[in-house]
Amino acid sequence: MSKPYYITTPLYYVNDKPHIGHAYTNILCDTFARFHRFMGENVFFLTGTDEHGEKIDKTARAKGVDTQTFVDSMVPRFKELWAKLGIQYDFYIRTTDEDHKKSVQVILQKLFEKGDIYLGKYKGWYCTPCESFWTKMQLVEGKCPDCKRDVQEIFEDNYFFKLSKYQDWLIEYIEKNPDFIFPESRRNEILGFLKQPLEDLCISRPRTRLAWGIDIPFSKDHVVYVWFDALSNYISAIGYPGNMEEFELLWPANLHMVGKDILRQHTVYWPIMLKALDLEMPGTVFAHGWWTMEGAKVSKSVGNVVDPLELSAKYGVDTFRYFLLREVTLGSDGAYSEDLLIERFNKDLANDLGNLVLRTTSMLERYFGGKIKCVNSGPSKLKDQAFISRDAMIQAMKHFDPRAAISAIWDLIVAANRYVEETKPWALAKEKKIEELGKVLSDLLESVRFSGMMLAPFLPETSVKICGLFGSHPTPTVKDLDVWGVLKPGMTVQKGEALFPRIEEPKS
Ligand code: ME8
Repeated sequence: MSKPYYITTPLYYVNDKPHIGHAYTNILCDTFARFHRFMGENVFFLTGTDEHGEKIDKTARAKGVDTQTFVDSMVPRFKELWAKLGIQYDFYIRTTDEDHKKSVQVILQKLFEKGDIYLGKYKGWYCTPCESFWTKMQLVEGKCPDCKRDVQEIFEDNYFFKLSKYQDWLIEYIEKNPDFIFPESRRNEILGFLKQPLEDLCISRPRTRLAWGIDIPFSKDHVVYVWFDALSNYISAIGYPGNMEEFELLWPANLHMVGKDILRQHTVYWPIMLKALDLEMPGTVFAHGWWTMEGAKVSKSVGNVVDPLELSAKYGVDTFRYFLLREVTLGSDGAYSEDLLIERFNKDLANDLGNLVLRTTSMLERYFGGKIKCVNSGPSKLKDQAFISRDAMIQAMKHFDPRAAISAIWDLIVAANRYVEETKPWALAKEKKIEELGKVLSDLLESVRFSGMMLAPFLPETSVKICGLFGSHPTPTVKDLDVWGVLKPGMTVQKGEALFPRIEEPKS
């Protein structure tokens, strides 16, 4: 078996339910996963949840529940959302899984024996009322960032991972591998950051302060720092080190999709962890932008969250996916508003796509009882456009640009609508130009069929509906796009439903 395309999402913290930002990353990954399946590749798509650490432990305690019970109660909320959004992942990892915990311990032991982990002193500031430990960077005007009270300087015995030892190697690696970090602005940001000496990473927490974490095999007094634990998931989930056969088939990951907030962990800590373990580097770490609302990042702590379950129930999963994928170029920030979503819906989905499907299939029914009359074997502008759109869509996806990929598909949809206006099938029918009318309709319906197949990675539900009108395979592949002219005289095409009826005002 050839190496599957291995794609990952971040593991989300379970201290609160998922919001639009989490949905965005998973929709992006699902789109790339579907695209690679569409291209005929095997795909392994990993997602999951990050369940250790102080934040989660504190949230559980504030609710008065045992932490394990709390995390167990949160996971179904993520899984339910992924099911509703049609996210086709292959494995869901929880950092509280026994296999994951064992894997993290093996990793720690290896790095400890190699001398890359050592015991040192960790300096920080402690807020007694909040029971929180802060680094200097986190303090606000020297006070606790949560309660603004005084903090005490403390020193702890902790374990450190020797990032500094690998700094020169990392700089050289990033410089020699332009595909490793995307977009380029983020790559430059990391190269800029690496101009300063790298401090070693404190990878433990004293058990007296935080017990909710993975045990450190060489110290009964410490648990693992949550980032070291969480990053290891990308290899623990695929069998490292318990099932090396599976691991060797899947590793290295082709794409780690993350938000720009966690770029440094994925492009500094993670590659160094892998290098220290003598493992290969992932192909690409892509850091996407943030969804904002009224200028602020959508986040649990700001409290301006947009509920993806509610939105997709109101407007449909494909509408939600379409908006997120089409509104911004991957890598940039995007401003979310329901009005913008409705605008996109009415213009692109209702006026362009929905209208094309409904009007072409209705005309076939009205003029020819739903059967293809004859086909156009001569030159065809729509045929030319269909292949241009197909190639542009594929190229755009290879360059991590789903927005441009959708735009390429829309070039065909818009061209087909324009063709209806130019050829005026209703006039041809009136003038009884049956042969010409038949050819025009067959070209239009081929365009609908082509568009429906190309939409599979982006709007999966809509694609299945459109393919269904032609009795075609519900999960097309790129091979289906080799042929224009599948429709033959006598074949039936069903009349489509109104896929996206216009929305006049926000739904309540
Ligand atoms: O950072 N816009 O988990 P997390 C776009 N557990 N994407 C957003 C977003 C926004 N406003 N808000 C969140 C963690 N995201 C760690 C990760 S990985 C080994 C450990 C998305 O629950 C985006 O992908 O805070 C971001 O990187 C991620 O959620 C952070 O999720």
